Amino acid sequence: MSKPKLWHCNNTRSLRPLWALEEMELDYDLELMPFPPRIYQKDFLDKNALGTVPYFEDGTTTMTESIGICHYLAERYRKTELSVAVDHPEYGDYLNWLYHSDATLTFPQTIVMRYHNLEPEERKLHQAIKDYGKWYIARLRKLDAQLSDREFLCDSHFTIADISVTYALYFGELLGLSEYYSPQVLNYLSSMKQRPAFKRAAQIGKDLDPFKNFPPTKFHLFD
Ligand SMILES: N[C@@H](CCC(=O)N[C@@H](CS)C(=O)NCC(=O)O)C(=O)O
Repeated sequence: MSKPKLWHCNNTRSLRPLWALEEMELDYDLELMPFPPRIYQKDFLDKNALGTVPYFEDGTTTMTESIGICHYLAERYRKTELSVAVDHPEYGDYLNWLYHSDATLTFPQTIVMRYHNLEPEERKLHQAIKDYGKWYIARLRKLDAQLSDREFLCDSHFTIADISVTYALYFGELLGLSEYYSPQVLNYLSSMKQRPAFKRAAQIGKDLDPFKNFPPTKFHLFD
């Protein structure tokens, strides 16, 4: 039987499924690429026409969504209990955090990254950086409340909801936005980053870290 295979770029959203694979101690194959592969590894477009990471294959299954892949791994392999049971009272909450982490949290971050880090000087949009940076920080309000009395997001144990949301917080930290995090969000991020599986996953492909080209930023979001 073939192993699941993940295409990954260091510190991008493919860290989510890589971290899940490491938590589950699954046997997997990995293809490491420079970022963005659409420019530096053009043959990747034959696999994934979007050019985005993650890309994932398992037998005849192919996937391109980081949280979808985590969900698939948790349900398909069940090596460790990384999900919440359908009949558990917090099942809806668990699904909500999974979707929330990309649809609500990383969406504004992507705009900050584009107009702050990726575009050339003459195309940088300072108003967009400020507005979407503030929007992201305001959207952490729900997480602040959830973490006021919890170590993990759902069902009192570590799940892929923690992986999904932690990646959004980690991405914000890489961008330089974590100075605006509340103490409970900072504590949560720090404790998730201490997990051995996170440390192993974050280290893989470190020499290709796309963020090493971006100088540390001091944002002035609030006047
Ligand atoms: N919703 C997708 C987004 C995938 C995505 O946009 N990945 C980024 C890296 S975090 C990417 O590959 N960007 C490169 C590009 O757009 O060329 C997911 O969560 O996997």
